[in-house]
Amino acid sequence: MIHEPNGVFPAVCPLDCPDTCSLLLHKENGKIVKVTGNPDHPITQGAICNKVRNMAERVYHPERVLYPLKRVGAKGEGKFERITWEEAVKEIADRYQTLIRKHGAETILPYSFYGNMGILSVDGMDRRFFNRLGATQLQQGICNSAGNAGWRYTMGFGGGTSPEETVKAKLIIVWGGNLVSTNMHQVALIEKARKQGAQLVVIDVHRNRTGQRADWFIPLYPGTDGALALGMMHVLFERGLVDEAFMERYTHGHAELREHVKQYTPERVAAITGVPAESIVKLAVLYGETSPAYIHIGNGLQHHDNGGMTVRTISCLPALTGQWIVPGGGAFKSNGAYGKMNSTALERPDLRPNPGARTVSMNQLGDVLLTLDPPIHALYVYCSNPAVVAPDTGKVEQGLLREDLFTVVHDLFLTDTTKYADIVLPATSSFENTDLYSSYWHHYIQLQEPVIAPRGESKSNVETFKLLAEAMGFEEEAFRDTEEDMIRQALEFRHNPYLEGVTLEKLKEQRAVKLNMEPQQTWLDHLSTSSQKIELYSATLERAGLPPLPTYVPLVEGYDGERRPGKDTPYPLMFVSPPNHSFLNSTFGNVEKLTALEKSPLLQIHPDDAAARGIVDGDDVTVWNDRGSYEVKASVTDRMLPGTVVSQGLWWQQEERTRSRANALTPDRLADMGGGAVFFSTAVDVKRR
Ligand SMILES: Nc1nc2c(c(=O)[nH]1)N[C@H]1C(S)=C(S)[C@@H](COP(=O)(O)OP(=O)(O)OC[C@H]3O[C@@H](n4cnc5c(=O)[nH]c(N)nc54)[C@H](O)[C@@H]3O)O[C@H]1N2
Ligand SMILES: Nc1nc2c(c(=O)[nH]1)N[C@H]1C(S)=C(S)[C@@H](COP(=O)(O)OP(=O)(O)OC[C@H]3O[C@@H](n4cnc5c(=O)[nH]c(N)nc54)[C@H](O)[C@@H]3O)O[C@H]1N2
Ligand code: SF4
Ligand SMILES: [Mo]
Repeated sequence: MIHEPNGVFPAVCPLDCPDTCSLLLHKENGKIVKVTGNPDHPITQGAICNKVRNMAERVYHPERVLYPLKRVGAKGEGKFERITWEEAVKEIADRYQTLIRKHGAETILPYSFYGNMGILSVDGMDRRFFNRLGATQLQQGICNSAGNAGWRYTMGFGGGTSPEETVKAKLIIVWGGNLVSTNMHQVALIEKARKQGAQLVVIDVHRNRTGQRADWFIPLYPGTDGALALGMMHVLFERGLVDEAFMERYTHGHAELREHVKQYTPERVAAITGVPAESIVKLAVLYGETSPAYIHIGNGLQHHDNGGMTVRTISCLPALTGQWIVPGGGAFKSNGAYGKMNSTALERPDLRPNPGARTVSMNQLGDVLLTLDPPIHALYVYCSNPAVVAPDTGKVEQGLLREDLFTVVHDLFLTDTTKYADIVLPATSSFENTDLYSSYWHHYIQLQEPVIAPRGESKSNVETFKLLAEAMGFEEEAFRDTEEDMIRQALEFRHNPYLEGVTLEKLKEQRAVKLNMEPQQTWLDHLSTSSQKIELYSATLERAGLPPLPTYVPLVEGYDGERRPGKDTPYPLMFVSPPNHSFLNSTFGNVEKLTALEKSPLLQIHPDDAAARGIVDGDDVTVWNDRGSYEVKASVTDRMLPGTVVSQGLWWQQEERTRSRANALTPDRLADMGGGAVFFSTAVDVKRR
């Protein structure tokens, strides 16, 4: 493919998006001129989002980093000179060797996330390198870890309803997700179900694009969803809308739960959530009486102090009504576990000389760099842009400015993070690589083979870590494996029966190969919780010092309906900063066609909150708290309840339109479970500028 100047070639969308679309790259004279959807993929069916239709703009962007760079100005200034790969690799290896001699290998910290979802790029050769090095380990809790942990306390296994099944549902509840922007093919399936009579209910803190389509949109105060789900349980038990036979056979602790939820009366829950008591009853009855009923749990509601418990609580609902055994019913949080690959073979933890090496949270990068003892002296960032995406970016920036910190950033662009780098390495785009992709939503594994040659001197993560391993003198075979060797190793995994039959040969032939979903038919009988049942009562949680039964726990920072704004918190408004439609986290924040669509960062503010501050639509306003400030334009709207303000999108600071970042305001506390990030548990105030 790489040597053919013209033609249409298969590809995979590499972005951190549940859809993992199958793509077609149209080449003319050796260049990709168009990106379209591949109609052969059974789920994504040839439709792709506007972002990735513009992917060629990103691949051929004039500002792509094409050569290794070395810092010449001060940290933060962003001044670099070109160097060779030999110089860059030698400098990194020399610095690492000196630091290891002086301080030990744990003074080196890798920082990465899923800027490219290719498993070889982010869970492959990179892990081998940092394991062999003995670096400090990174807990990657920035995205979905609180919710996933909460789900597993209830269900054991990290999978739920299959997308194909959801078209059968008659009631679909989208809870804390903006699927129109973040999971467009699930929306297509929902629309199919609606044509057959299904109702769509959206529960969110603001009427986002998905809420605007709903048959019923239910706004609530941030972080109060657990209380709403408990109020629904109260009504379901009280009115006998539960499936006793299902609970008896498949659940643990239903008698305790029945007693426990008596305290969550609709009136009390209304006071906490801001949802009227009649609506709570109506929602519970609708859920209890409609079958199949499907709940799609988004990522939004788990970016909170209580995010784990919230998802745990909601995931108990289908167990009360027995919806798990109704085709088209049940729930989804993540389907990542179905496609789990052989991570031991890929990451080679056995290469680590110090298996007990310390672990730090990626959500606390600022603190880690500023206060960890013994300190981090070297940071290696790839597939992530922490200066924009990590909580409390003011602190992150201070850490990155440390003169004695040696920072390497491997990226396609001079992101805000690279401004603090000592060495910048140029990364290939995923269309220049071989890699393997699974989806955390649908059940297809896909193969990417290079369609174009690496641009400039850019290199893939796999190649870069191989070079670094060689320079460090690592002699293990693992560092000589090819991409194809690694794919075979990843797929050979007898502990995951769903992966049976997925091979490199089949992938080369078919591109997208479906997991073997047969084991799913009996999964409820083999749950991996300690009782092997759905745990409405969890002794494991109790041992972890958390409430064993689903329980509403108020946010640390902020308020719910019971703690009125201003009384208990110094800042009266809750600030929610979810993704926007045209970026993918901070990716595309430098692609003009897409930034033009988003115009500039906005703050959606309720008319009551605006009037109280003398703010009118279009005003320049400052959002602030003790951590920092964010300068945005006000958009006065009643999409939220009073007391909540919303600003979508992770903008680059160096973009002309923005002088500040949403994450300057967000706290670096960890959620109740999974070490999750709590971006949306942020209290602020707003003033005119
Ligand atoms: N276009 C686009 N698509 C993306 C991304 C992107 O940046 N842009 N990012 C990708 C990634 S990494 C992820 S993790 C997913 C995330 O996508 P989703 O799962 O859709 O989650 P979010 O967009 O983070 O948040 C969804 C909604 O949660 C709401 N929310 C916040 N707090 C609460 C609460 O307490 N209760 C309730 N009920 N709702 C709340 C927000 O208002 C928002 O509308 O999307 C992926 N897809
Ligand atoms: N306020 C607020 N903050 C948030 C969120 C929110 O909703 N609100 N969402 C959070 C969530 S859910 C997530 S997942 C995180 C995401 O945060 P990140 O994972 O940091 O995602 P991106 O901002 O897309 O940055 C990915 C970077 O990887 C680079 N990259 C892409 N491919 C490759 C490659 O093959 N090799 C290398 N070396 N680099 C590559 C891209 O150019 C880009 O700069 O952000 C979190 N931050
Ligand atoms: S970002 Fe999501 S919807 Fe868009 S092409 Fe990629 S996988 Fe598909
Ligand atoms: Mo994410």
